[in-house]
This record gives sequence, C-alpha cells and structure tokens, in this order.
Amino acid sequence: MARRRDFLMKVLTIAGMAAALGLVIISLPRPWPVAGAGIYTLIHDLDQDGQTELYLLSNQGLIIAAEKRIIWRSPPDWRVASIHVADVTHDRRPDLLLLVWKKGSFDQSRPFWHTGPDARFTCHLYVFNLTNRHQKPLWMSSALDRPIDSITIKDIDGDGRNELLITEGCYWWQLFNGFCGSTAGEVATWRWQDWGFYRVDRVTVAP
Ligand SMILES: [Ca+2]
Ligand SMILES: [Ca+2]
Repeated sequence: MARRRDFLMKVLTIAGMAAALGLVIISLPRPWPVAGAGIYTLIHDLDQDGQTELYLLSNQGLIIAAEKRIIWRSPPDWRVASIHVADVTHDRRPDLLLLVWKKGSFDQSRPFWHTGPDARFTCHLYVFNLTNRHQKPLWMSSALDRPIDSITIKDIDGDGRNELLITEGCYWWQLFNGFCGSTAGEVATWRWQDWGFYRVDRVTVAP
C-alpha cells in the first residue's frame, strides 16, 4: 500500500512539474517573432528618380521590384519582421528600415575580438538607402540588447526631425537572468546622430 502511495506521489509530482514547465513556456514573451508572417506591400519612390518601387514583404522575406524586375531581395537567413520608409537620418532622403531576426550577431563583418559561438536568434535593425535602384546598407546593428516589438516613426518634439518610438521586449534567455526586469514593453525614443541611433532619455513632446 505504501509503495502504491509513493508511486502515486511521484506521478503527481512529475505531472505538477510538467504543468509548471508548460505554464512557463506559454508565458514566454514571444521568443520567436511572428510578425511579418503575412503579406505587406509598400509603393514608394525611395531613390527619388520619379519611378516608384514595389516593396513586398511576404512570409518574412522582402522583395523590392521596379519596372517588373526584382532589384533586391533579403537574404534567405533573414526573417524580416517589419519594414518602414521615412527619413530617419535627417538628410531629407527617405530611408528604408528593416526589423530583422537572424542567427548570429554579425554578418561577414564580425570583429576579431568577438570569439566563441554566435548562433543565437537575435533582433537587428537595418537602415538602407536606394540609389540608382541599388540597395545600399547605411547602418546595420549587431544583435540588439533587447529585441524590438514595434517601431513607430514620428517627429515627437516638433523639430522637423523624425525619432523612432521603439517598444522593447526581451529575449527568452533574459527571463532567467533578471535583465528584463519591469522595463520590457516600455517605449524608448531613439534618434539618429552622426552614424547611428542613440537612445534619448528625455524628450519634450510637441504640443
Ligand atoms: Ca535619410
Ligand atoms: Ca524630432
């Protein structure tokens, strides 16, 4: 009888642990992004040559076409979660922003002082310009400290220059080291300066 009770206790303990693990997994803040899984199109004259281009985001891959010809497509290992067109570099030329998830922090330009494994699935923000129908990278982040859940581009302080309103999330591994804290989900303001974005601590919002 005692052995049967012990067996039942073990079964109930294992079932309880499995249920707890299931709840933890369900509560994870979307470690694998689902944005960009549908189809999204933009029509824009990014290189300002008087001819519009088609930007087709389909199943997390981006194709740019002009005059029925594909002029650029995103690499197959990128998951493009969202695309945005606006002047964020303050040169009065529209820029193309891609929110990308990919494995590894760097592309071919990995600095020599970064050694060891580099295969985590991480979030990146890339800025491109289109010149004479050639897509040219202007700024490509390494893995962001926190993943971006959403981007809104807006001149919030009324100075004629756009800012990025970034809703930050956290990676699944940050759940266990206290990095996420209570700030995940907050909206941060990023602004372009010289050669990249920096985070603005205080912003005076235009009335
Ligand atoms: Ca620009
Ligand atoms: Ca501004």
